[in-house]
Amino acid sequence: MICKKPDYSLYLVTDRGLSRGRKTSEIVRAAVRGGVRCVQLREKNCSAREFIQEALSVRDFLKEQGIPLIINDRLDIAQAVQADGIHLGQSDIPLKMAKKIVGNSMLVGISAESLENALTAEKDGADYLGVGPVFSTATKTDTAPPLGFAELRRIREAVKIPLVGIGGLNRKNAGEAIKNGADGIAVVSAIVSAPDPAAAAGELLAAVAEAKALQCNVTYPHRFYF
Ligand code: TZP
Ligand code: MG
Repeated sequence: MICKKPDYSLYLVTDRGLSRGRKTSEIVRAAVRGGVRCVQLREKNCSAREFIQEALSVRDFLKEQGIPLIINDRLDIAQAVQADGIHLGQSDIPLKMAKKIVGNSMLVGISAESLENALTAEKDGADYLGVGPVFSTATKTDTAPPLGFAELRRIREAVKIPLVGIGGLNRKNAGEAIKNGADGIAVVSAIVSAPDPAAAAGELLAAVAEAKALQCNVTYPHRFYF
């Protein structure tokens, strides 16, 4: 049974194309050493076989470290590698169908690009939300318009499930994302493209932790803090 209360404070989303020729397993190991608490493998341009190989190259390591492994888009691959979760977008398998298939055996996360998406996902049983893009980002250009921190806050106030902000987040704005209600930040380029992914993860986690410590749990008492 998967831990249903993962620590989302620093959530890595991988991207082989942005990893400067380094292997995903190398990036993931370094990022976890630096403080990443959750890993989503996101592969848009490889075969199912390659995606599975990639997942297997980090699965046991992540299990040892107690870090959830989440697979983007592909429920079949998530099941094949016994991942801890699946992350779905608004054009992927509908959440209700995914829940019917996986039951409580896996976390199901949803990308929410609007308040409406977030409310529907919560109603349909999502375990967490990836809310974004908070800011526009070269990493993913086929997105809805950026939400900004004000909309992130509005979404936070409307749903109770954990949410991570995603899109254009880095060590400079990570703290503001937390202060505006995110339980954590999800990043691609700030870690995978960094010259030293472990150091980058450490800086991001420090920014998140500092914002959480300042905020304490007065504003959002249902949230969990480390
Ligand atoms: N979904 C919304 S924005 C985004 C995804 C996968 C990409 C975020 O990438 P970066 O490099 O952290 O801005
Ligand atoms: Mg998707």
